[in-house]
Amino acid sequence: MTILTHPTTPYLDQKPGTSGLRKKVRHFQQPNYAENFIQAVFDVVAAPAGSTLVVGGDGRFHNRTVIQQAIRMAAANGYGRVLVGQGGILSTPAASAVIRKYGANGGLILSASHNPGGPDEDFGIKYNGANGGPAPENVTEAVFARTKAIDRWLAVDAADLDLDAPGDSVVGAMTVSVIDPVADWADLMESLFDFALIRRAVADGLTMAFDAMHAVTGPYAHEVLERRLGFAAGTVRNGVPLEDFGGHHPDPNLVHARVLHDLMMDPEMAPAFGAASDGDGDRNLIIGKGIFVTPSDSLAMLAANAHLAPGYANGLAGVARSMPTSAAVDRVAQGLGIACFETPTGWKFFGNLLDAGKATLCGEESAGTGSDHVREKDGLWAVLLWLNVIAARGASVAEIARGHWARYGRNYYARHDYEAIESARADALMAELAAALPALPGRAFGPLSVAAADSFSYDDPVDGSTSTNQGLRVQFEGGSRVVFRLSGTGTEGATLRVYLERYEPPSGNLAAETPDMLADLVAAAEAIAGIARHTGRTAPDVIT
Ligand code: VG1
Ligand code: CO
Repeated sequence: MTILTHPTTPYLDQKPGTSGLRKKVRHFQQPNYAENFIQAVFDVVAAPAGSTLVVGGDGRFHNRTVIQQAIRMAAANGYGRVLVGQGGILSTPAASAVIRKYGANGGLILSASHNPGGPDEDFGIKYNGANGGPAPENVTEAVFARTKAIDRWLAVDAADLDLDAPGDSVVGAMTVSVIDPVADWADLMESLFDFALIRRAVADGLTMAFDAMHAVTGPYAHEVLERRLGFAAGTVRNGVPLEDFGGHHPDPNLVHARVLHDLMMDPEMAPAFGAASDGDGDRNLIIGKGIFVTPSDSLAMLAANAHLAPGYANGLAGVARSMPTSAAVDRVAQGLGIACFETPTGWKFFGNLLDAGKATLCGEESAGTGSDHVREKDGLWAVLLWLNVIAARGASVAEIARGHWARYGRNYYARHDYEAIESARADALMAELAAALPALPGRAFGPLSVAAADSFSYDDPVDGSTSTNQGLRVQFEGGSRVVFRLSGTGTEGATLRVYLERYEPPSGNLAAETPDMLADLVAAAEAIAGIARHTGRTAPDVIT
């Protein structure tokens, strides 16, 4: 075996964001760019010789190229075995499941999630640790520091592997196993949910539409929904992963999953249940016949009903949500008498809570929901839990939602995104707003009066670490609020996210239209932050 040492020089822009390193494909195609980052990960992780590494991605353009290089590099860095999904495919939750099941030391997940793919679009690399979850901040910080000093990367001298042929081969002194990317994850699902019950509901006429958005969940959805649960052929739409996702954004929201949304709002054509997932399979969109369920509400409704699925029959240890996620789940936790944790945005902050057994269910307003079955959010898992609840209760999504609001009240919610703003302008907006926060309490904006305002900082109750500057929040009397954050996943300029939430108690107006209910908050957000003045934008690019 020949180990080649390739001299290199650092790139100074390899700081991982909310979920790994994301850049344009062409940026990743610069000489040594991907190699520098992967070598920095290997240097920091320093896995014991002979360790197992999991490698896979969402199938986007450039996926196979980086996988081949990662395999040669893993062999040169002392790994004993690489598990790689057939065709280079592994959804983010499946990678997490495989890392855990086979006791791997970690994994490289190649994805830019919901960002578009193709030669002119986005690519990404993320490292997950032995628990199957995204590397925590201390690791990503160390990797960033290493990328700034790196001067060589190691690889064995070996040809490309046939990623489409299942089975073992040898690269250097290392074994590479090309594995079925779906089976381990699908078996895990079958251990959590009552597949027989759902199958009976399907036989009795339960119908659904699942939009895989030409992204990674196609093969997973075909296996569990059509093969194992018996939904009709054609239930899974856009089910073949494409390198460019058919030219679309594989982002399961009301803008990019418009076709599914319109189908679900059609009283004649809509099946009982509609869902979609994103590029790498960790997000979910839930739409009942005639009713969209916000991700924050979905988390709350799943927490309230999870005990109906065998995997959660003993109840939940606790729940956790990211700070910008609505407080709907907090009310469920209160009702159940369990803890509710509030973390910064990004799944990496849930890992410690899940590992410590403090939380069973976690979720984010950005369509991420998951549990302690893996250490990532899991789009199809959420779909299956919904199906299990629907089948167990014999109720429609609309009935479940209305019953939930009647008991807990309703958190009207929306997120307004202002995309590709000049970074300097976005930074100025946030700096000015941060400076203005202390003077806000007591001030009125229309009918809203500010109760509290701060910059969110998180003290991890498990490892004691602190993460500051995780979003600016303005809380109003009565449980409404506005949160301002800059995205950490974009590849062009800055994206400002404005999160709007209004609480109506069970005695309040539970059947209104969300934009009407949030109009005062939108006006307050503009008055408080001066979005138009700073950015020149008078309306958001995307409302989810
Ligand atoms: C966004 C979401 C966040 C999510 C992250 C990764 O981050 O807001 O909730 O965890 O994407 O999701 P940001 O920093 O752009 O707001 V995924 O599906 O891209 O792995
Ligand atoms: Co994703």
